[in-house]
Amino acid sequence: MLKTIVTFGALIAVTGPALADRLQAEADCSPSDADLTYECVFHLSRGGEPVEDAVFTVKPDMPSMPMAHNIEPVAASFEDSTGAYRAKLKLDMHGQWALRLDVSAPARDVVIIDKEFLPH
Ligand SMILES: [Cu+2]
Repeated sequence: MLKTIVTFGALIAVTGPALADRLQAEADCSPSDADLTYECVFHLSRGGEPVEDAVFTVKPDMPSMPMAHNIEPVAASFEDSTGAYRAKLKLDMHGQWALRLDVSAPARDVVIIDKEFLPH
């Protein structure tokens, strides 16, 4: 019985920090002057700390319409030390999109952000 408890505790110790270190991302998008074009600011953090050295692209897709859209990934540019990055997205239509962040640095990661884009 004692052995079981010890093993369980060790498992938590191994997986706990790894989950806390996952990259977190939020998107704040506002419509630009052009139709279906949005200025998006992404905030990246890890363990509550801003991530300032990220390199990533953003690819919008519509989970509800498989194969319907094929938008080229857009490179995000560093904005400021709050972990903010900026990318301009040109969509095909309004509705519920999934923004796929393909992160290549400082470590490979993928973050999906669900976001609804409405008419101006
Ligand atoms: Cu669509």
